[in-house]
Amino acid sequence: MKNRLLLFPVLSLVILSLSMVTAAEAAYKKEYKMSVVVGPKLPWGAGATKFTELVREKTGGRINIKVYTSSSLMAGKQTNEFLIHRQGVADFCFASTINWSTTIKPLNLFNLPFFFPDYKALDAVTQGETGKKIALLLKKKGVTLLAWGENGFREITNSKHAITKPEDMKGLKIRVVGTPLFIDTMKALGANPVNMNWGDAQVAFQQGVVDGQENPVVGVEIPVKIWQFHKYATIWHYVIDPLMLTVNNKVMESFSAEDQKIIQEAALEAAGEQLTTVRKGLIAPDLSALKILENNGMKVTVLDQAMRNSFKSKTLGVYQKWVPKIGEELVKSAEQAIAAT
Ligand code: X2X
Repeated sequence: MKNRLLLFPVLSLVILSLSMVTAAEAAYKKEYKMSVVVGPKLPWGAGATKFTELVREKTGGRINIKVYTSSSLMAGKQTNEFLIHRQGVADFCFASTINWSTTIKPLNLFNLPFFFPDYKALDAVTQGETGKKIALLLKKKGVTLLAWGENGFREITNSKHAITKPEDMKGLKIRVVGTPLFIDTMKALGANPVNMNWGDAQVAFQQGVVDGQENPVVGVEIPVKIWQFHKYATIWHYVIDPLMLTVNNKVMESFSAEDQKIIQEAALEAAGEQLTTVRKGLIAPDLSALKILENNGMKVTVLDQAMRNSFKSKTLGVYQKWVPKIGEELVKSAEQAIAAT
């Protein structure tokens, strides 16, 4: 009798918790979409895959994310990525600040020419107060920044001649992403910039439609075997290209607290690993990545700080034009963080 009396509350509890599970799971999508601009074989694309694997494994398959590479969620137009992310077409992104900077002006901070001298400066900005300000700004626009990864310092390659001084840039037809600041910088240096999506750019290199391009060595230039098209590389660290691993706010809020924690941890692990990968071979004394370029027949020129300064002074007007658009306060906060390194 005693047992039977107990049975009813126990049974109703079981039924109640079962229906709660069903409700929670029903709120989860069968498949979440993650956008990446490049292909799966680049460290950037591989980092996205790693994140989805970690999430799938740690949630026991509750959260299943599919990576859509090569800008496929925005029909190749990489500068539309933030818009489709905010709309919820892409639930997650592993994104370059460059591609979002046309829609979110403060992200042009990372595009300022010759602004970040080294990795220490970048880390001080992303991991410090400035990084927090950027995360807050993104949150207000509808997306949550989970972790910073990296494409790398962007270095120029071309098929015409070695670049050691600003005059060497004169008249070179350089492919850049469709963002106004890059056009301004290339013009200030005397080059002839051409906007092109990444998918089209690779065809353009093959056909020799452009003389050169700028991208990170380990992140992009080695994986795409840039030596097939260009003989000259200049390591000038003119722009840094951090990556942001993000989730749409509403999607994040739809997850249980436990799953939110799993997502946050998986993002830090996958992006952290990806960042380590793309720095390998680029920091003295290990310059093995530059050796790979040389071993494939490229002439590699590494600029010292004095040489960099001559390029920097040529682009001073770009800095002056863009600081107000980025926000004086954000730029100052980054400058203070860099000065303290
Ligand atoms: O288009 C590029 O150059 C790339 C792949 O590096 C970016 O998406 C910024």
